[in-house]
Amino acid sequence: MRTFATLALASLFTLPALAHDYTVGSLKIDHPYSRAMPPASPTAAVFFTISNNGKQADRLIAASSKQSGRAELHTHTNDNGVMRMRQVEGGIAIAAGSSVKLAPGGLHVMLLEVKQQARAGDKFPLTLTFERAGEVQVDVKVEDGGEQPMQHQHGSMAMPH
Ligand SMILES: [Cu+2]
Repeated sequence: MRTFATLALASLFTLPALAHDYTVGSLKIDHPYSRAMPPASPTAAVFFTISNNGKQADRLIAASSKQSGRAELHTHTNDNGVMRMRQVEGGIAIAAGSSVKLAPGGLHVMLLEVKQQARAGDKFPLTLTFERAGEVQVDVKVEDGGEQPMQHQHGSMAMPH
């Protein structure tokens, strides 16, 4: 019982170290992370939550990383039962006083032309560009894949994600 209590306490204290967030203007970017991909995979996805504490709407319009040749803003759509991902037109809007979650199966930053896949436990920099707040660089933490990567339809080509 005592050991259990000690462990529970220890994990409580490590929580703040796991969470990481960034602020730019009135935006907060919470816990940018990616999932480890097979070494030969040319793509990876990045997820985080954007909160807008300001009085004006903003928009995530671009992303870039030295980790990949290109980065695009993607979403998933259900096309007659087939999940497809496509580029978001006009960026990802964050209304004043609201937050938007980029998460598996939904919105994400897609890294394309990945030169070398990061491993679980690694981190790499990602630059996000907002229409109003400007640029911010965040560290993306690479987490264990855990589940099987989903197969996506990207145009006519299925690609693991
Ligand atoms: Cu994608």
